[in-house]
Amino acid sequence: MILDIGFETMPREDLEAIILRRLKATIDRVYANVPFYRKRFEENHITPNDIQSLDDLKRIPFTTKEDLRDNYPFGMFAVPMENVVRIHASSGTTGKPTVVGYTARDINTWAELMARALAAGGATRGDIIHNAYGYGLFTGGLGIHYGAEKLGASVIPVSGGNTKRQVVIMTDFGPTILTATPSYALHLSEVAEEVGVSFEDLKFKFGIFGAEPWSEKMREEIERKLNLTAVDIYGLSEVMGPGVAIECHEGQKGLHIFEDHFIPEIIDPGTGEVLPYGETGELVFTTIAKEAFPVIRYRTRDITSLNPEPCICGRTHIRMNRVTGRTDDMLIIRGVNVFPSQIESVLMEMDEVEPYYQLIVDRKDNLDTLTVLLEVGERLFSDEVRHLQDRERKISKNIKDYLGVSAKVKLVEPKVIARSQGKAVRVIDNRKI
Ligand code: DLL
Repeated sequence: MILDIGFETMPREDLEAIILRRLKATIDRVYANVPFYRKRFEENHITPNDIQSLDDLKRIPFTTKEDLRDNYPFGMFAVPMENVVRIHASSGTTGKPTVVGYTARDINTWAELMARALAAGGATRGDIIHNAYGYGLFTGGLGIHYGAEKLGASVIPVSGGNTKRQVVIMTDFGPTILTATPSYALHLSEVAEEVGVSFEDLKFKFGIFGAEPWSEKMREEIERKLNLTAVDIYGLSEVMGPGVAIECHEGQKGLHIFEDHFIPEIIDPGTGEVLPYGETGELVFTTIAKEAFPVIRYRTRDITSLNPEPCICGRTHIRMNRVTGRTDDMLIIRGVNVFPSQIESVLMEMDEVEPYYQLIVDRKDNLDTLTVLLEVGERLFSDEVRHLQDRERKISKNIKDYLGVSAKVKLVEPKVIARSQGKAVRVIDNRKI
């Protein structure tokens, strides 16, 4: 369902006029209210007046996570603290969290966008939403929550964890939409199976999964095991939270970016050059309707590409393809650049593997080592050890052939790899410690 026909199906020309108007207003506000941006503009001899077309955006320098860190915690806010009604933060792997703020109007805008996103993902007023994203500083839980209420659906604020209780709630309350990280959704299905509950008997129609990278193969697995249609939702705290982009359930092919609020660009992460549609690079966002925490050309470090083709759902907003990894996830193993997602696609090509894996990187005698732990079905384990070893060698050879890196593959029994209640931990890099 399209909740906001006006914006979502608007002819590009009209949409772009609105985007430009909002962009200019945002530039004026950050220039006036955020010393960081004013300084950046001045250093580059730009004034807000220089931004007269969408193309002029390219003249403004990028904003990075380091810039946010340098202005920790509230230095990038564009309104006085008394106008900030909510604070969220995302925990990085190192150092201090990234802190973001919202005015009352921002909270309302976010709820509206999330309502539009949930509708695109298949939800309607009549639905019961089982919201297993974590509530707290993480934007997932509360972001989905307010959107669900705005849509008029019934939301169960179950949050992450206490998985057995979640299964009881899913059985008794009859939720029709599941919102969770894809890895936690799979974990829910495992626990349900353990306690003898079948998703066939539950009422779920759609699942809205995101907050971490997942693959098409994982989508198939989730749809089969949870007996629902799975769509991908994307967002990040710095830009708003969940609801920056979502797949429509009709297409399930790329995520529509809410362009009436966010301008996307794809850049070459090395040179910063803006890349044409279809090319893969780092996603950059400019927010054009936020009050407390606007960001200009923020480098997300997420790797994807943009697709301007019209979609069967009728939305005119551009689509981003699945995020395949992050520029900072890139592992350099004995000089070879590898992304966890590339290894995942090699692993998932094999039969009888479960979508649980972990990459362990270490350094022995000054040499990097990569060990891949991969869960396989019970049946393989009852097989002869020889078969298991053959399998391990074959996967190892495939990784070497496709990615040029040597890896020791270790097949492990189901449920050996720790399950997370939020974002899955795919890489353990012991070299940094
Ligand atoms: O993860 C917001 C969110 C909550 C999105 C719930 C979707 C659902 P952060 O904690 O700030 O915000 O993490 C943002 O997570 O830059 C991506 O690297 C990753 N990410 C988010 N959604 C996806 C997705 C939330 N659908 C970071 N696919 C982003 C791949 C995703 N990666």
